[in-house]
Parts: sequence; structure tokens; C-alpha cells
Amino acid sequence: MSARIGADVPPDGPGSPAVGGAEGPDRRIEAVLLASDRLMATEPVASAAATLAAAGVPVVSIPPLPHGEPSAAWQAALQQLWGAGVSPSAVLVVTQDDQAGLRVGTATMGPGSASAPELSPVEDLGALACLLATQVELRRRGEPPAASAPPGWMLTIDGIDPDTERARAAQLTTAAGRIGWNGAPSLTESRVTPMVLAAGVYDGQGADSHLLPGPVPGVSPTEASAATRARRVLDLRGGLVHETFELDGLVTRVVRFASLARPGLLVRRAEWTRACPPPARPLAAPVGELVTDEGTTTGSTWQRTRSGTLGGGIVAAVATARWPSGTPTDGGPIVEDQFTAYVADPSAPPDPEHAAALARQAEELGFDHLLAEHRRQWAHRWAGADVVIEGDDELQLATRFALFHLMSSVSDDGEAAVGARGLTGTGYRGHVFWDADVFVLPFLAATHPPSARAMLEYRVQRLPAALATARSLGRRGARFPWESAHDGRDVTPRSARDRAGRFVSIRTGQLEEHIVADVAWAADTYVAWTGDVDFQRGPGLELLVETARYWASRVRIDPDGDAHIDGVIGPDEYHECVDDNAFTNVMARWNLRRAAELVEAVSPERDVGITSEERHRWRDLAEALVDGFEPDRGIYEQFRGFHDLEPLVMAEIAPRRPIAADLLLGPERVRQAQVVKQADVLMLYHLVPDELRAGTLESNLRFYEPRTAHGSSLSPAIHAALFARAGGLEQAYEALRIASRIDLDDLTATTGGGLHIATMGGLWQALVHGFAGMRPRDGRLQVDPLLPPQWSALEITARFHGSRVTIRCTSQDLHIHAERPIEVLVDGEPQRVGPEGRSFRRQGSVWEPSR
Ligand code: IFM
Repeated sequence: MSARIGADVPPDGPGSPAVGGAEGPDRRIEAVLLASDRLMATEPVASAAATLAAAGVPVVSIPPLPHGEPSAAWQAALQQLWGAGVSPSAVLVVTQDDQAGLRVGTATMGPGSASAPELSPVEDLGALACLLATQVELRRRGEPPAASAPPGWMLTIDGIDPDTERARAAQLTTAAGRIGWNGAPSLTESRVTPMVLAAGVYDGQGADSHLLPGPVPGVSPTEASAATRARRVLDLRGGLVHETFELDGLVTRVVRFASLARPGLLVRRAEWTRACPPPARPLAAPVGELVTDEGTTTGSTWQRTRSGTLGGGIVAAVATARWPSGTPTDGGPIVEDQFTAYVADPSAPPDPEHAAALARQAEELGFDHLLAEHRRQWAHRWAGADVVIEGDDELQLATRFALFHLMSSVSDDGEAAVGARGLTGTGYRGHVFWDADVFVLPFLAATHPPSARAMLEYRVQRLPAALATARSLGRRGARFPWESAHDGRDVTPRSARDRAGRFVSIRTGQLEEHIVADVAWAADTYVAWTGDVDFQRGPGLELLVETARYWASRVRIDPDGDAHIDGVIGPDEYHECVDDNAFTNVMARWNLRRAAELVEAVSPERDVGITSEERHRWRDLAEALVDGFEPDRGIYEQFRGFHDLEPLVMAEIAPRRPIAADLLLGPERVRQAQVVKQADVLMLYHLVPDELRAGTLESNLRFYEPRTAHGSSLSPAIHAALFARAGGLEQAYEALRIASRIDLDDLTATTGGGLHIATMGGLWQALVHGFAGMRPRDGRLQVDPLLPPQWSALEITARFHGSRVTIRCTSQDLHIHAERPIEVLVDGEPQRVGPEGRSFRRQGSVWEPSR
């Protein structure tokens, strides 16, 4: 069977036809909206509604709809339910008025919509009470909820295709920061196995460090390939995966999620039919040579995987509720709820009793309670982070897909180690790269600061290791590792086989030193969005200072007094051991200047033990660092000698999509040519534009983009952002589209190893920094939108200095709203914006206040 990926296809199959109609709803709904003055006071409706409310189904009462039309109360009620994670199509609407009588239906349109609900008549109050009682009965017998998110929120995959299943499993991952559960089917599929990963829990030493796989919830022994029909739906709004498999005319339905309200808890409800029996064992050991142990304890069984080298481990305990119990005599389906609680510890074996207690607690709370709180949590996260793109359905869905996985991948307490593939796969062994600091962190700093803070905590805790590494190299300050895992020492492999099977040496661990400034930049970016001065004066300052000290000990001064950084690899990893890489030098310059500035601003010298000589030296070195700028051409030379290389223009020899140029042309040719893997000089315009000569973005874009192979998935989104800033909306849109499809279409054939979390962070940055022109600037939020013609409106919600901010723009209008007053910069003019909002209208090339 081949697989097809699509958007917003309503789930089908028995048990999920439309709600409403004279015969009443025959599928589960999640809330009831009574639009009537009288119904709540009428028996038997009042008691049916009370029973429903006791079963956890919210029942909201509003005045009758005037002439059946939506009212303000209707909008407010739907909005309230939406905020609790209930979609309009899962709301049973009951109206009663003198003209039309008693009617029911579902609120097919979203909150804010002016459309009336589609309603059908109901005979009498008794029939209505019956309808409501059916809902109680559906819950009692464990009816799995149907996928109900509105358009723009659901990713649908039809069929099972062994060739794409690994990518699908990554796409369908559900995670809640600490624990991630891949989306392998709940049936047996030979090409992909279920996988559970725990953030920051590694096994192995040095380059062999890899995320330790945890025990996994068992799957049905039935082969997925035996299904005559299969559909999987990822509900991004609710954080749910719905699976439907049809075998021998029987339909098996599964709903699963990684609880966002209780990170570490995985919940699965399955309605298993005879054709597709439940798993023989509730937990299975992950594939591979692993140290495992297992046992049973009151009410649950547990299994544990352990790190042979680091002492840590992951324990899973599962409590199962089944009904009817035993084998149904009528051959009917079995409904099974599985509550699998995980406890993970990077350096000590976790306690099975702890996990078992969490599993039992979950079982007591029950599926419906857990589902409702999970949905509420997701609704809350979306309310602070959604990006709405009107007029572009495909990009809308792809954007939410990216934001969903970004939010899922990072916990918001303790420390968060965010590997290059998050918790969606084992690519790059789960090692932490600059992907985390530079690509993922800005989104979280701007939408959910506790997660960004946890990511920084990961670096702060490894500062002693970075100081030790610098010392061992004869330097001062902190030398953060290019690839990092458990203890903060470098874990970059020294060699590997490339995709063509050739053995290649890897020198990034020794030479890709810009990571030092990237970590400092992340700390500064977090403060810029959040205004967290405690962090800035404490651990943030330490990160800035020790990274600046590293650069101060790393530069070489030549006899003319110019400062150089020799022998590095920049973001363009096709060229190794280059001198004066513009990216590294300018980031180091920024790092030195910013640290000096901060020390002056936030800390009297005696507090942080930095002498004014040291501070002045940082400033002098920053001034002396060469940056390769060529005034006559208005471009920065990527590194010394780049312009002497073969002038090969990628755009002239290959289509404009991600290309592994080293595979296409051979690594030797690429090394000798002006072929760039990803944004290198251009990355500076994205990260530290104020460090560069004003007015030179366009000339550098013109020179470098055609020479860029986009051989790293990190590249297209950054180019999208820069093209947008330069006003090149067509190219910006094309680059954005490519970035948005990297994982959905597996453009680099590597999605099977996990989703490219950095690309997803880059996509958000392209929309926010690039198109919306939104970024913090000297304590204000700068906003300067430019929309491509495909979009009718762009709306972004973020958090700036503790205030939730929404900007909504069309090509002509801009509206900014802030929960609490903040300062914004529009066209260079400071403006105060608060809950009353401010509007602007485009006049020529400027935004004029419109009231
Ligand atoms: O960090 C990136 C790097 O920039 C390019 N190669 C892959 C790494 C991990 O995503």
C-alpha cells in the first residue's frame, strides 16, 4: 500500500460519521453548548447535562441564538472552549427557540466565525435527553475520541508505505520535552520500530555518546502491511495521534499522546478488533544491545534500560485498563487504555516504584481526565505561539507542524539538552549543536521563556567543562564543544562514512569554534526577548565573560596590530581549516564587545573580578579583528583566499534546492571552489546585523546565495529571512517554502533519522524576523512587516518582556496588541502599545499611525 500525506482530511471509518441529524450524534463529542433560556431548567435535560458534566464533558449554557444567528455569547462560549482545547466540531450545539423549536448540530466553524451552526431538528426533550445520555454511554464504554481539529491543524497520512515509514514515524512523534514517543504504527511494521527517547539521557563515551533508548509501549502483533486501509492523523492543536486501520472489514482505532500536562506520561487508548489483537506484552525492550531489567509491582509492570557507561537509565511502568475484561464473548472489540509513566535519570538508575506510582495515578485519573488536561495545555501553548498565515493553507499547516515539534522537543524546567533531531529520532546520536542555541532557542525565548532558560541551563551546567577544555588547549575562558552530550566535553566523531559510503575525516570538533560565540549569542537573545535581568546579571554574564575571555586568548595579533583567528571551520563546512572566517571573526568581535558592554552596564568591576584593563583589551581586540570586508565590492570575503578559489556558481549548475555539493562534485573540487554549504557570511546579517556595514545585505546576498548549495537543512530558512529583509519577496517565499517542506517531503532523505529541529526554528525566524521584521532592539520590539502577495494576512503571537504581543498585518495595515504596555519601534519611531492596541497604515514605504 502506498502512503499519501495531506492536510485536514477528516478521519473516516465506522464510529466517526457526522454528529447531529434527527437520529442524534453517534460519535463522541467533547463539550455541549446549550443556547436556550429554558433547557437547563427542564427535566430530563437538566439531569442528563449534570451527568455529562460529572463525566468531564463541559456543558455551557448561553441565551438563545437570535434568529439562529451566532451571537456574542456564542462566540465567547466557543472561544472559551477553544481555550480549553475543544474544537468547534467537537461541540454539540443545542438550540431552542419558538420558531424553529429544538435543534442540534455541531459548531462547524471556528471561534470568530460569523457562520451559523448547521442544525437539525430533534423531536422532543426526551429525544434530546437520550442524545446526551448516549454521550455518557460512549464515554463509559471507552469510545476513542475522533480527530476534530479545524482546517490548518491536522496532518493526515493515508496508507502504509514501507519506504517512507521511518520518516512518517518521525513526523508523527509526540513528545513533551522530557520524553518523546515516535509515531511508529501501533501495529507491527518491519521497517520502523517504536522508539522512546529521554532528553539528555545518554549512553556511551566520547564520540560514541548516544541517546539511550527507553522501553516502548508494545504494539499489536498484526502486520501493518495486512491493513487494507490505514489512516493516521496528527492533530497539532491537541497534540494527538489518531490511527485507523481496517483489516478484514474490521476497523481498529487508536488515539495516543505524550501528556503535556504530565511530561513523561504516554497515554494510548485503542479499540482493538479481533482482526487486530492488542499487544501480547504492554512493554517491549528497544532493539539493540542494551542493559535492561524488568519486574512487576502493585498494579503495573515495569521495564528499565540502563546506560552501561554513565549509570543513568530510563524506567517505564505501565498500568492498563481494559473493557470488557477478558475476551469478549460476542467477538466485539476490546478497548484498552495504557498509561505508561517514564522516569529518566542521566546518571543514576531511576526507581521503578516511582514510575509505577505515576502510572497508577494516571490510571486512577482516567483517560478522559488526562485527555482534557493535555488538550488544555496545548491550547495554552498555542495561544502564546501561533503563527497564522492567511491565504496559504499549505504553508500554514507546515508552519504549525514545525511549531508543534519545536514546542514538543524542549522541557521547561531543569536543563534541556536539545539534540539536532529533538526527541524525534536518533540522527547525530542526539548530540547538541549550535542548532539548539541559534535556531531553536529564539523561538522559545519569544514564546515560552522557561524552555529557553532550560536550554541555557544545559550550557551553564557545562561551563566548568568548557573552562577545562579551554585550559587544556592553553587558552583562557570557555571553549564550548561543537557536539555536546552528557558531560560537556566534545563528542564529535573524528571520522564517518559519507552518504556515498566513503570514509571521511571530521574536523568540526576541533575547528568549528564559532559555537563559543553562538552560546553567548543565545544567552543575549534570551535576555533581549524576556528582559530576565537576574539571568543577565548572573549566569548570563558568566557565559558572556568566559566566552569573551576565550576569544581574547584565541586571536593572533600580527605585526601591523591586526587581529586574526586562524584555522577554523565556519558554518560552510565544505572548507576546512580556513583563516579569518568572516562569520567566526565577526561573531567573536560581537562577543568581545557585548561582554565588555554588559560588564560595564550590569556589574561594578569588583563584583565580577574583571579589571578595566581586561575589558579595554576586549574592546581593542574587537576593533583589531579583521572581517574581510572589501569596500570596493561591498562584500565580505568568507575567509582569506576564498576569492581565489574556482569561481563556481552553484545556481548555474544545479537546481535551487538543497544539494549535497560534496557528493555532486566531489569533496576535493568543492574544497577548491567558491561553493558554500549554507549561510556563512550571510548568517551574520541574520544574527548580528549591527556588526556589519550598513546597506551591504543586498550585495552580499547577490554574491553568496547563488554560490550556496543549501547542503545543510539549516540554510533555506535563513535565506528566506534575509531575502525578505532585502525586499526580495519572491525569492524569500521560495526559500521559505523549501524550508517548510524539508521534513514533510523528506527533501534531504534524512528525515528517517528524525526531524530537523533547527530548520523548524529557522522557519519561525524567517516568518518573524524576516517577513514580520520583528526583533528586539535596545529594549524595544521592532516591527517592520513585508508580505508576499500570496498571503492576505500574517498574524504572530509572541511574548516580549513578560507581555503577550500579537501583531497582525496585511500588505497595507498593521495592528499591534500587547497584554501589558511595551515599547515598539515602527519605522524607527518608538511607540507605546498596550491592551488597547495600535494600528498603522502603509503610506508609500512607511507605516503611519492610523489612530
Ligand atoms: O549544526 C549542523 C551544521 O551546521 C551542518 N551539519 C549538520 C549539523 C547538525 O544539524
